[in-house]
Amino acid sequence: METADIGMIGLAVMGQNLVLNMADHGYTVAVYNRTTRRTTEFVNGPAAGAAVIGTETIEEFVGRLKRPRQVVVMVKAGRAVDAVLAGLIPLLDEGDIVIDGGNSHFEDSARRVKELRDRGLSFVGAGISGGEEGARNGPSIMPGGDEAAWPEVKGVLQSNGTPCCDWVGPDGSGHYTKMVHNGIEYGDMQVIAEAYHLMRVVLGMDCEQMAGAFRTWGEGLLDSYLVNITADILGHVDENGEPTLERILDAAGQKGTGKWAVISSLDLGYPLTLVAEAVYARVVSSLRDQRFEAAELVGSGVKRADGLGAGFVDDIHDALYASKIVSYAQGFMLLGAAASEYGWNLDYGRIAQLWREGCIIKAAFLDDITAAFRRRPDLPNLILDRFFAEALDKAEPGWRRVVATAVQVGLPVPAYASALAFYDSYRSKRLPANLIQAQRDYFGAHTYERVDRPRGEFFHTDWTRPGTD
Ligand code: 2AM
Repeated sequence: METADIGMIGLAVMGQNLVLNMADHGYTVAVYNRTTRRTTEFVNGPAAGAAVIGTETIEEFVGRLKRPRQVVVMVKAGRAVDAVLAGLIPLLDEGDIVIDGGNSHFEDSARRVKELRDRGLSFVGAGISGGEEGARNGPSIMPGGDEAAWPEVKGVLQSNGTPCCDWVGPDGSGHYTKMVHNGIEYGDMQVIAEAYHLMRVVLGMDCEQMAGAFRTWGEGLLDSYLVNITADILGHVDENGEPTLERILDAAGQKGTGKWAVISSLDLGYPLTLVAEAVYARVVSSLRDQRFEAAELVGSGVKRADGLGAGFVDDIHDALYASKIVSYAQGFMLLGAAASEYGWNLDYGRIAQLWREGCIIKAAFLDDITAAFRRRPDLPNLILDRFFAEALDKAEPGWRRVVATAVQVGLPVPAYASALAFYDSYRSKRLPANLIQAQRDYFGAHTYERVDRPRGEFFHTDWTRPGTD
């Protein structure tokens, strides 16, 4: 009866596509889903003729797996994963491996690694990106957790033939990396949305013209999945020949991994400002009724700017590119902060390669990031790499013109503006934080360090009495 190489629990879209992908690569896959109807429909539908074995109970499922068993769990993150594990773990034997391919929080994955290890089992928390298409044809997979399991699961996880799956590190580091990936994805989408908004409103371009601009950009420095699908979206027309995009309500949704990345950045004390702006931009967009009320009350002030020539499209390109560099610089800074906080030894160049293909943020640009970390593996920030420093320097004039113009005409560019603020802060030898320290010392006697004394010496002033220290 033990006939399947691997098992899949959870047959929503991602689970189904991963099963078909594994079956394509010569693996026999046993499948189980809480609701049996979904299993039956899958086995008789998309999986008909493939090496896929449907099972109706978790016992039957486990009984079908070759030992040591490998079980992939693709269910809703959170309590569903714990519910599945509670039913599964008692049926497993020492040496069996559970891979959670869902969007679990990294702290949950770290906990599960320990829980399974205590029972002689291995747990791998594997972030998987690429959506439906990626899952079917080769996703980006970021596995972390119990490293002893890696040689066992490497074959099937890397079987899509691309190098976009490699071991990330211990604990929840795989899911942490996926979370940062998702945050960066929010940022990439926002910087593209701002370009679209500027072209449409400030330059008055139509969808066809914008599609052309994005198409051209997709052949250059900005060559990426998201820029290319944006060109497709802008070029799409409905049955009346009207642009489909113009009919879509401008209120964005989210599922929460972008938010998790920002929360972690606050916990670790590292700036993830562009991603934070991207998350908040979605939130503000969703307050549509309030936006309408405010527009009625105080007016909606966006003006079309005259006198901006074709050069402004190039400026927008530069603003997008520079902001994207800042966003990735911040994302990798956060990975570095997490690595020191949790004791992970991460290979940042390799992480950039995991995102090179298969996933939503795939882009040619990631090779430049890998090259930067190959030049200096402990690079604290991409901005300190000569290639990116020069790229930012080159993009800076256009980037500033875009932010300044947007501010003048009243068009929000939160991602471009916050990226620029970060860039300007990060390379400042002097920031106004001396005043912050003085205020803290004034009202709370929090003390301060001095520019003319060694670090680590703390001073307090009685601010109400001049001439005292
Ligand atoms: P379902 O088809 O029975 O709803 C995405 O929601 C996937 O997660 C589906 O396969 C769904 O199973 C599964 N899922 C959600 N909550 C679950 C739970 N508590 N236990 C098991 N599977 C669950």
